[in-house]
Amino acid sequence: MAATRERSLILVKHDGVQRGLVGEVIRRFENRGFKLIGLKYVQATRAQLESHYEDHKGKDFFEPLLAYGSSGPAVAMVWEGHGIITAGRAILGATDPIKAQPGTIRGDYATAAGRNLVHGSDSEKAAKREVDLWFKAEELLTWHRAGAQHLHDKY
Ligand code: IDP
Ligand code: MG
Repeated sequence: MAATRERSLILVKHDGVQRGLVGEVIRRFENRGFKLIGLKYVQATRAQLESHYEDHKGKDFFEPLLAYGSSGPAVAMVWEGHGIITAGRAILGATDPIKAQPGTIRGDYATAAGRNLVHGSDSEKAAKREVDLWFKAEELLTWHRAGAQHLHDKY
């Protein structure tokens, strides 16, 4: 099967960094078989977060989200692979961690929506916009993950 270019922007948000869960998040995506093509520690600005979360402008949690999100570093990643957007959201778990299934990142490590550790793109359109917001084109690497055929071949 031809390699897919489907991508998702995954963030370990500031609470995830503070909780020491960067490696845990990477491990789950890596073990699942997805390919990491961009990774960096970032100090997000309010303006960047305002753009990232533009769909939520006006909601009661919007200001706290920007304030907390810009209070310290996050880790931004781009993961690539067949089904990464849907699978990535499933790996994260429900927005409200109380409703998130055990076995998901939020279901295993979080209890509050305002401290739900991670972000994942929810559509191809959102992924494109978010990847462009957090990464320059030259920061994304093209590489072949050895053994990919053992993950992707359908038959
Ligand atoms: P998502 O991160 O699962 O896609 P969204 O609905 O897009 O969830 O909300 C973006 C972020 O805003 C959430 O991850 C969470 O940090 C925050 N948020 C959403 N709803 C609430 C809420 O009811 N209380 C506090 N924070 C919230
Ligand atoms: Mg969202």
